[in-house]
Amino acid sequence: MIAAYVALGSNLSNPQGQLDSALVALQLLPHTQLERVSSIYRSAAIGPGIQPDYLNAVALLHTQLTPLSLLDALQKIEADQDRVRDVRWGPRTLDLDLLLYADKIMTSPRLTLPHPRMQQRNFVLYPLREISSDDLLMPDGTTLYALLEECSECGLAKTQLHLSAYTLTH
Ligand code: ROI
Repeated sequence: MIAAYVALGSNLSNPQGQLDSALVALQLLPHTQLERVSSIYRSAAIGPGIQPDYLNAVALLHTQLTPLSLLDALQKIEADQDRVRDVRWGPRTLDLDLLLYADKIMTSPRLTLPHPRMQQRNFVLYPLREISSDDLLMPDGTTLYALLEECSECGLAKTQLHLSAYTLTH
């Protein structure tokens, strides 16, 4: 089984409900187990114009899917939840980003691993720490701890919100 970390984000159409539905869908993926889910964080939007705050979380999957099959599955979940890809970095109902797939490094037109912008995003790194550890190693040998040192928590707040889909089964 391969450990794969996925970031979840939403700032439209009932974000908490969007994350909940995404977790249900992640639990139904073939050849895959949903191992852990972080708390939900509220974060100021990165992107153009004035946008609502995001709700963000990170999940750990154990999977036998290949990186591209997993990407296909994540994009299908986004599409099922009415994700429309229009404005770059615009608001969205659901974003599922594959962050890490074991220690794989790859660059292809559809998928870059590790996720190329995860190092600058506090709404990814802080939830990731919650479900892994400071010692988590990036494929290039950098520790998560070192990335966190460089990444301010500014604009990020852990919420008390619960994802019912996940707590029901854990
Ligand atoms: N901003 C925040 N705070 N959280 C996100 O998940 C997020 N996702 C995005 C962009 C538009 C870059 N901004 C974001 O894709």
